[in-house]
Amino acid sequence: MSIEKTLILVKPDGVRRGLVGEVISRVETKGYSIEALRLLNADRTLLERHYAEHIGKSFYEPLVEFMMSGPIVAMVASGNRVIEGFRSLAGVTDPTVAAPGTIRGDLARDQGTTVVQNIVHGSDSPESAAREIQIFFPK
Ligand code: D4T
Repeated sequence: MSIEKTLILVKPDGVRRGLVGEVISRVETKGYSIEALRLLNADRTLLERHYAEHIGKSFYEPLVEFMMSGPIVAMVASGNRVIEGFRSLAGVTDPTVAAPGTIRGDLARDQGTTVVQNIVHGSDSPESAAREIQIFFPK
């Protein structure tokens, strides 16, 4: 067994709505450990690195504007299979169809905006986690 780490973001919609504690609680209640935590205002340069795979897509610019619209909380969580486990806790990208019981299914809905506002981000692979943790928590 290898203990993994993942990057979790509480996006501006989650911070604005006072859901930071709720997200942390779900991560901790599941049994994962919080290894690092910071509140920050992400700038364009940082977001270009984080969302590099989406540059050029129709939702990229609205996504960056949304992510700069208020503070975000970045954290590193650890535990066996935490990458898959947090994606499961978060639910699918579209909050309208995210399963009840998940963060997005319980706490988010379609706001009629170009960009999906879905409370949280979680790394999707060990490679993404290593890359994203380095962006938000440079040594
Ligand atoms: P993140 O990366 O925020 O955890 O979300 P997902 O892993 O679930 O989704 P993603 O990387 O495919 O998308 C990143 C971010 O862009 C928004 N988005 C995505 C959007 O507004 N419209 C779209 O069609 C897609 C695919 C939502 C999350």
